[in-house]
Amino acid sequence: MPAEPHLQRSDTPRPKVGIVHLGPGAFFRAFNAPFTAEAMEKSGGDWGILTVSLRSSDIREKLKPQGCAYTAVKLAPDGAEYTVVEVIDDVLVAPENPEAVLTAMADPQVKIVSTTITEKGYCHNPATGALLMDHPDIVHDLSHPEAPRSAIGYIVHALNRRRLAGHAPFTLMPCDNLPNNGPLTRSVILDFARALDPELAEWITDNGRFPATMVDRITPATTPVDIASLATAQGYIDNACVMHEPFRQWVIEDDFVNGDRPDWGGVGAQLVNDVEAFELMKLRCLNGTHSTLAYLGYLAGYETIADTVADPAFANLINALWKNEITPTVPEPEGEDLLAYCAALLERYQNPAIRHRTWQIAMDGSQKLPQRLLGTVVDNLAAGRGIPGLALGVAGWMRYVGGVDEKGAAIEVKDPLADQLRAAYDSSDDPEEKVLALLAIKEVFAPELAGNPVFRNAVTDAFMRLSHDGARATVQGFS
Ligand code: CS2
Repeated sequence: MPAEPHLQRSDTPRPKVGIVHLGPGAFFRAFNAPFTAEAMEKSGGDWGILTVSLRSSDIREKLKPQGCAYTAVKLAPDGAEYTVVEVIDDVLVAPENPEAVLTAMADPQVKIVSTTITEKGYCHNPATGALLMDHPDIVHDLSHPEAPRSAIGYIVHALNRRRLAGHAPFTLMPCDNLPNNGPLTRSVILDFARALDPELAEWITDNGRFPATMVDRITPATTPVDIASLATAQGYIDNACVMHEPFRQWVIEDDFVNGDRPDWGGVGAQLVNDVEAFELMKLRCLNGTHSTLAYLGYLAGYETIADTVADPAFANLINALWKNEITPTVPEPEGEDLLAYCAALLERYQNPAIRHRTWQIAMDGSQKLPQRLLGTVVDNLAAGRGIPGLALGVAGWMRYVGGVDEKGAAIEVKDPLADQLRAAYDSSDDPEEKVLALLAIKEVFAPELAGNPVFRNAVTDAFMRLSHDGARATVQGFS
């Protein structure tokens, strides 16, 4: 049986590069890139994307042989749709050639630098938002302007090159699941710039633009089965393909240097003055229940989110969370109906075509919990409302980072703080002491929250039930 040929890029003329995107992962290829390709299709413009991997050459090896074209596969319960995306002009691997990355970002033709570098990529303290000045990459980048390691280092050193050359700055558009991601990114950029050169920090303050965004499309990691299914369906091999749900939502603060941006609004993005209410809705209603399902579902033995919510007890848990603990803390954004939004979320989770692993979502919990669960806890405590479901989600994370599942098998915990979390968990055999040791980790829990007796007791109670009865029974007993 002859093997299928590899996907090849068409001979359609390439637009000039107008965007440098840091983080060429699956979400970027399922979300940012298709939106930009469609915007150019509709309204033209030079918005070709040069994407940069800050770590590995993996994506470059998959994209370059096919001219940086790839397939975005929309997986609905009733079938799949295939779109070949040809907006990526090239892929750079930063550690191999940092100068090429800095040169590209400093080119005045580039109007926007956008990021999908995951929460940990901002080198910030998740509980406070401040730049970690002692982060090894930040320490390195302050004294190596020619070869940064962090996104923050590349961004500030490239901005400095533009300043010294008399060019306007690029707009920096973060596209990660962080609260107030525009102001947060501006804050860590200025923290770094001030440590480098106060005049540079002043220039960025006066001229920089950091539009906040809310981004949403469920995009599981691509598997070899996905690649084989695509080859069968379309007759070609595409190792850079991405699988995603039908739903997408992009809310963007319309604040760009000289107003320069693609016509994303013309292809369904929402350009608004204030993104915050949309961010809060998405981070708390979607990502908060996603993480709760990830930890409790994994511990209960469910591989995917769809498997987890197929268990009525877990569907009941998140419905109770939305109704009693999450939506009361979320102001309804303009044009949105929170109850309908949450009902649609459950349908999205139930999509059997999307095999989104609980293990994948469970990654980097130390960087996710503050904006997904803990902010909601703080608002409920302040309002005098109970937090049984949120406490169960936090307790599920605590059991998970202990690194041993309910059958005694090891859990591959992926987290920048994995060693610190495990050490805290193992510091005592007493469950209450385990909870206190984890609550003492200041990168995750602000001291005033960790010291709150209502929160501490609720998490301890949930942790004890999980430890004694297991996740499935504990969730079944939730009411
Ligand atoms: C998920 C998100 O992996 C995770 O942490 O919760 O990637 C989620 O799929 C997206 O935010 C959905 O828009």
